[in-house]
Amino acid sequence: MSEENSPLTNPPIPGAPSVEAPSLAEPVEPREPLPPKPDQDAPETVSPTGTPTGAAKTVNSQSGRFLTTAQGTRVADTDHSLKAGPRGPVLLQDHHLREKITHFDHERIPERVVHARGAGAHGTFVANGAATGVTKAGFLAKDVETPVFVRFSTVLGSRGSADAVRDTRGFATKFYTDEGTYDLVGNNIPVFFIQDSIKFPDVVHAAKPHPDREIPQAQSAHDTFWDFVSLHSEAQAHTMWNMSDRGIPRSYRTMEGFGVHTFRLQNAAGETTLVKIHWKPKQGVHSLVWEEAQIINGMDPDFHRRDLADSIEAGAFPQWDLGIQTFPDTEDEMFEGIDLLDPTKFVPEELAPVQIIGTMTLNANPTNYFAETEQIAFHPGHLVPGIDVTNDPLLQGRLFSYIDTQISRLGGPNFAQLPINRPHAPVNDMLRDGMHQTAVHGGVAPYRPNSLDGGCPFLAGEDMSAYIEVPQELPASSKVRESPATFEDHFSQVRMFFKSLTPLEQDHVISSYTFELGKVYEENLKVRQLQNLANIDERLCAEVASGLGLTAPAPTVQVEDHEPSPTVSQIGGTWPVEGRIIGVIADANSDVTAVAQLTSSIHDAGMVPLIIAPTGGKLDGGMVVQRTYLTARSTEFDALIIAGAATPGDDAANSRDAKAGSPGVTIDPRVALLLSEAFRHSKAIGGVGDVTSVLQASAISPEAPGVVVGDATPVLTTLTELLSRHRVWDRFPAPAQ
Ligand code: HDE
Repeated sequence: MSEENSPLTNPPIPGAPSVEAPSLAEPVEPREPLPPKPDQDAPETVSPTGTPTGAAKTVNSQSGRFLTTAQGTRVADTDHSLKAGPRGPVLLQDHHLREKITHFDHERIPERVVHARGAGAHGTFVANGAATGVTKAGFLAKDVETPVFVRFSTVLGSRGSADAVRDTRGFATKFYTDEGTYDLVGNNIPVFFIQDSIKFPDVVHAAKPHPDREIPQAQSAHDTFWDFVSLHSEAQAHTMWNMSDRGIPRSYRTMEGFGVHTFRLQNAAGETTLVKIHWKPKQGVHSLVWEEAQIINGMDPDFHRRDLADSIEAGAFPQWDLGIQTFPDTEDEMFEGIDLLDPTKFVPEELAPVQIIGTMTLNANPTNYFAETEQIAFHPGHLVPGIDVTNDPLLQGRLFSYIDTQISRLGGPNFAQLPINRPHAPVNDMLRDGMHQTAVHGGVAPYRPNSLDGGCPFLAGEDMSAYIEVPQELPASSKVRESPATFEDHFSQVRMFFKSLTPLEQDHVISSYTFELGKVYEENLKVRQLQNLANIDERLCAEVASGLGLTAPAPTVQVEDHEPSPTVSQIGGTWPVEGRIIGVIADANSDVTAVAQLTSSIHDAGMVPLIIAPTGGKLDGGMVVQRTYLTARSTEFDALIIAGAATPGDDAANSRDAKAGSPGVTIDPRVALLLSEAFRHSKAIGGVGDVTSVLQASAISPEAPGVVVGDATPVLTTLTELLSRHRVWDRFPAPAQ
């Protein structure tokens, strides 16, 4: 085949200017493969005495220049199978073909039964020492730096589902400490659906797609979910958080994280403190709006995954402060009337402030999704000295579940040897053999006591960082299958949560319930859930009932009123704008000097400008177009600036459709859509120069809140100020109540 006709070579475009293009041909000079990252090394192979065995570390990345079989034999042809003649049958003896296809056939492992879809990143955690009074955990001592890997996830969807669904998000962190690995396996919502782990299969079966058609994917808006929820008043708390803006985070970077359960810390003097653990994002706590989320799931199902990876790659490293709420370790394990063992309750920050004990920075993307993000195995029982569990019955069940699920998901009991799971502390565990054993253990006596391996390994004492469970008195009791009476109030905190939100956030909650229940087919489920809502808040119930066209029932229980907790609201504060994305709409008629000034000022403010133009290529003045009218959608941008006349493009399709907006004004309909969506989603909109016709054609009043027109510098200043509040919430204020 001549080079001209080769499928690897693009045919020349008639009339196109000749440019120096990078070669599209396949390189012919072999190069060394990229070296593995340090964290991709296999575990050390150590003898039971802790001495390296001298066995080579398994090479689990690529080495050498040439393609080989799995046995290291160089391969000359990987494009043609061995056949009896060019038109003959394929020969069974072709080992390379069979090995290649067999390996491929087994490339997938079972996805996680929950939290299947996730995205991860490496980072570091630096403690500020504030926790040393309450815990002896070495990694929480002042200035200690610990490597971490975080995996964020949705709960319900399959591995290939969309990111911006309404769901809880997992927030799991592995701290590779010198005293062993500590996993903080939390969520972005501080309460859980159920109070006892024995109900976990029930809630998950109900929330997952229906077993007959396996729909809907990654959604709670369906009958089985609402069947379960409406039958479980204990599930109302978590469900309300899901129906709030917390269920649709703007980004993994703008989520809080919660340990959910109460944990028990122990300090060097042996004193114990009960704690709840929090991650506070330095980027602020922000959410999407529902229509935006739904559009994103079609336009960019990888929205959150992309956002995390892009920001890390751009050097805008996301950061979270780690904080604890502390409670005296009293016999009743209660605080201000809240049972600390009840995972459906949270403790308002107004009652117990969050004290910051360190900061995490995510600064490196995974090198290989499967090896790291998919194979990481968390376990709430991976604890270090100074941190212990409590008798929360949900946590107790989790302590069993995670190792069990890893055995089937990761194909055996040796998953701790996978590079991403490998502790950074020395391992000398007497665990032997099993599927996928990659360590070459020396010695003859993996048992204790022994005399043949010199008595090794030895047991450590408390003074040598041994993990010793906090001894706890157990109340005299008989074996029962029941919950304490203090677990019985299922409504008062849910009401308090609802009442603590701003009117606008309450509006979002009302719309979410109305949307979700509106997708339910069985009317009796809606009626039953309305009864739960009536017990939470009468207005909430009345508005949802009216949206569903049903009658609001009267409350059936007397619910106590608590002081509101304004800290649960996400609206009101101002936040850093770093990493926010501003779309700059420009075209051939734009004032390129103003566009250049704008983009450089946006960069200087730590934000990301993306130029949107009718076609790809460059604007006059050499500025690169990053998005075209075809590839841009409002959901990608936190704000938009119109810096061009935005006239229709030249192609026939554009001209045919270019009739948006008011009579007499034509702009490209995709620009009108871009602007009107951004406007509807309460995003700030700027205009540089005369943009009256563009705004008019997009049905946007220049007087509307959050629309700012003028010279580049003042427009950007106002836009930045608006962005620090996340959205222009006063554009569509909630109706007065
Ligand atoms: Fe999990 N959970 N869970 N969970 N969970 C899993 O473990 C389970 C619960 C959480 O990114 C599974 O490795 C039970 C609460 C996160 O890999 C499984 C119960 C919280 C992740 C499991 C709970 C969580 C999981 C599935 C009720 C917040 C993803 C795959 C008793 C505090 C971790 C896996 C990752 C994953 C069991 C409830 C957080 C099946 C039985 C409460 C973030 O073992």
